[in-house]
Amino acid sequence: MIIIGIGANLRHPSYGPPRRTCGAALDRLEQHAGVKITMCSPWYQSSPVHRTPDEDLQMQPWYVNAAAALETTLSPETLLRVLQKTEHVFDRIRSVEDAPRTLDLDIIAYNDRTIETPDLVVPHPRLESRAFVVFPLMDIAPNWVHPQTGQRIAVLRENLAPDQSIEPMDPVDGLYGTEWSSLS
Ligand code: PH2
Ligand code: MG
Ligand code: MG
Repeated sequence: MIIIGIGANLRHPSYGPPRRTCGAALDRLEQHAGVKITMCSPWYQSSPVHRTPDEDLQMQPWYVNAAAALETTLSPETLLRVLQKTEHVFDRIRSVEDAPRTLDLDIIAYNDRTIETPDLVVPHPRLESRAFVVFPLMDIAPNWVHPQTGQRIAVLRENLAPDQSIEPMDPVDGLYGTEWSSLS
């Protein structure tokens, strides 16, 4: 399976709240001739996780997160470029690592491929420590197995550190369970 992670924790000036922006971004991605979104998980709200103990980073808003399964004719490298272009279109500003953002699209897994280039590491190197990836991945692919470690997603979920706050959001009836509708 090809899985992407979707996240946002800043309001977009035109698309509005993070989940609505994420819905609009998935809508745009689906318009790409080489991409078909086959599944999207329920949405979660989660406390920001960051790699450096910086007080400013701790003050950022909670994230909304989901995972989606794709079928694509694009190579991992081309898919990465399409995701980065989409982030750019939705005004993602790259500053410091783990800075708040209007949109984040990450390749979590690309079938059983292992990729380690300066631009792209797949499976996502931090996936197993992050509740905001493991929870939605378990929703859409309960039998998923990590291609490098052989661990099942249910085991990854059991092994998560208990210090991450994550809550399911109430679903809404726009595209992909978001506030975004192509008519809006
Ligand atoms: N993304 C990050 C850093 N921290 N925390 C949560 N809860 N959700 C995210 O999507 C997230 C994060 C960098 O991509
Ligand atoms: Mg990310
Ligand atoms: Mg990213």
